[in-house]
Amino acid sequence: MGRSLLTENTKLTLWSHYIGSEHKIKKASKSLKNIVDFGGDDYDGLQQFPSNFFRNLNGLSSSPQSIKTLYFRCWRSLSSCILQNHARFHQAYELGAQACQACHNPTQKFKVNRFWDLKALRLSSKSITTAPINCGKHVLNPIASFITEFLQGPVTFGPCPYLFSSFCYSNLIISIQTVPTVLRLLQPGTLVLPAEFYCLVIVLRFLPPTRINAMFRVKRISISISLIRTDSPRSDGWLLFSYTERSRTLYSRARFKVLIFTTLVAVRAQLPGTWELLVPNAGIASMHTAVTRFNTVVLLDRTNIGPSRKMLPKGHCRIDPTDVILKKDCYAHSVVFDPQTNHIRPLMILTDTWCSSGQFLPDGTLLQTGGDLDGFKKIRKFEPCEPTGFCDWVELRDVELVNGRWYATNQILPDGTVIIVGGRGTNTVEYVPPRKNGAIELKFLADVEDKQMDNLYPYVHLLPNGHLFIFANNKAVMYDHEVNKVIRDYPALSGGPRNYPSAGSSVMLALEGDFSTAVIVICGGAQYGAFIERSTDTPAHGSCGRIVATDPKPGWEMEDMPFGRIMGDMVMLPTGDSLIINGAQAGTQGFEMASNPCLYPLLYRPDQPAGLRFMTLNPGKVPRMYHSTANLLPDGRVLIAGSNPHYFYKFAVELPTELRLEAFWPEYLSPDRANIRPVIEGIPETVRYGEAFDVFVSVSLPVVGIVEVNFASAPFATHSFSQGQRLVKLNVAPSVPEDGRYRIKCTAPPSGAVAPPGYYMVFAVNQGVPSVARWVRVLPKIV
Ligand SMILES: [Cu+2]
Repeated sequence: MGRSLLTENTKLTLWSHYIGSEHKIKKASKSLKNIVDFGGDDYDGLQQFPSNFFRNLNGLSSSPQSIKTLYFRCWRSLSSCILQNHARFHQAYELGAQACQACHNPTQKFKVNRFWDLKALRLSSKSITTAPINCGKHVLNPIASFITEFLQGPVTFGPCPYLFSSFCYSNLIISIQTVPTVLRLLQPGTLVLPAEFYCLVIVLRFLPPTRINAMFRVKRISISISLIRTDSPRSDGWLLFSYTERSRTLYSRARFKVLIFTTLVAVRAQLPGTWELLVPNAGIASMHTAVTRFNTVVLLDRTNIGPSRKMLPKGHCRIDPTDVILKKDCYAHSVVFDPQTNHIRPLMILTDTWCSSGQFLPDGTLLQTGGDLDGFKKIRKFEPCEPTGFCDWVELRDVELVNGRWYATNQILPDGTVIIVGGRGTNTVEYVPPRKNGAIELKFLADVEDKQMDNLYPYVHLLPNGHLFIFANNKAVMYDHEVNKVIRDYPALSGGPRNYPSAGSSVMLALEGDFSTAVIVICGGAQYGAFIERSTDTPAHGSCGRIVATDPKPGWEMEDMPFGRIMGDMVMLPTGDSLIINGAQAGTQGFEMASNPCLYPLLYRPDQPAGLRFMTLNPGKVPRMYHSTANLLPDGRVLIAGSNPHYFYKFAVELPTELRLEAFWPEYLSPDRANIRPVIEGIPETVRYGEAFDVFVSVSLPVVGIVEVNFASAPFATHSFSQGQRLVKLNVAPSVPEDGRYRIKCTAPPSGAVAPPGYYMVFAVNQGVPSVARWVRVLPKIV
């Protein structure tokens, strides 16, 4: 073994997205004499990381032997550095390549030009030691035998120019090959692939053991082989083969051919729905999005992300000595967007809202809670105003959350108070306004916590019986929040975890009739293990589970979507159909954790028989990956915002930070339906529970029968779940013509359990075509 890099003088630099592991390692490192310079798994941005990394590297010995034993956890940073021709790194890289050649054991068919000899660090509470990976027989032979077997011929390893800007990933050893041989996979004449545009990438991945906070231990190795386009900013890496110490999977040649064919030659059919680019630059990538009763939209990112693309108004800066990026931060991290004018106004948020939660209060104020760091226990409010107003965030100083909440879910209750459920390492519930018993343990959340922490951002639905349906991981309970009691355990949903970091999405279908029935649908998600293994190419689930939560003997009815999808958003449309949009077809949630964007929205039509419920819609062009949102707008469009799969803002990459706002126009807005689109001419501004009231609508073409009047809440959309989303279809009488318009007699929702107090977008819906909504306030019950 070469001389260790670890000296007493080496400075420790730790980078980790995962607070838990960071703390643990920091703690462990205090007792160490030998401290290692260390790059984190997520900090791969060009903006902050390299300078620190360089600084620390420069503190190390410059002898070739030392450099070759350096363990680069953050491969992407390294590769960025190489691309920038940083002399020192270039040198290190070459040395690494040479070092590898020395231990490489070729069968004469192979010539390795670029190969890293990486040594994995093993970290324990007492010592750091290096655990060399033998890059001779152990690593290369499986690849060699596989490739010769699979490609039916010898191959040559060589550099892949695109590799370093696209496919590099933490925790990898990568070897590469230009691919004339790959073309043999295709039947002559089937498809012409210019060899110079393709590159075979062989990835060796050190699979961490099961605990995230011990992910720096090396136990297993997986090998995957992908074909990468080298001429495109998107690296569609098609997995050909994967190998681990325990399992071996071989995709058939036929399947590979189909993959290439469908990807390259896919013909875009005229599918329902259209897309509209609203603004090219919203200034921030929206992680959390909510529509206010003034028809404006609050977009919110996290604060410690460095420069956004929107400055705060002159003279406004956030001073935060603890912010590691900008101690004086004059950039906006929240904005308010007006979909009528597409105008954007910066808002001032002070504490960190990263992976926080929110909910509208009965008076229309947006309550926003928790986050990371200084935002962990914060309660914030945004009292919305006219689009021309200057309303802004207010951070409460006199009250804070009992428990810090990161990745929690908020739900407004029948009495207008808000319950906050769970969070990372916080298996409790609490309320805003605070209740005297503070935070209350909810054992269910602890019970479903797994090694990936798949109990985060639980799916919480307020059932019309007043209890909560809480789904986390793959299980659900009916929870009586008034007495803190689980009153029903639902059967487990098959197919693995569905919440963060494995998130699919979930909706409660429209409440209607006598409001005694509630149906919950959960669609998509990551395969278990993808998060632990940081596997960007593990295919996502395509299954949906549907359960009648109010049924005495409930069971999951399973359906398959046309696409696997992770990080989709389910949006309840005014019609009662659900739009499934955004997300990816492989990987998991987290930074740099997913691939293969799913550009095709789906319409889930709950009233159709099973098997006919999914309709594939017109695909978008903008990948919307981690930290993207979808919200119903009052005019029936769906606002699509965000996507930032990177730790910082990063634009010149395959799946960039996305500042564009788009609207998806469901088919009901197509021009050929304009003459059946109702217009609400008259509606009360407020209604009380169970109250009878009239709505007046006009429609170009004659109306027969029922025009629905549907109340849609304005949810807080974040991390693939819209907190507080619900659609309530009122009981209405058939519309009656009256003075050139129609009178619809309605009965307001019967209770706060059906429709918690607050402002709703009320849509008249004629033959599946919704009006522009009017905001109606459902008044709290008078006590
Ligand atoms: Cu997040």
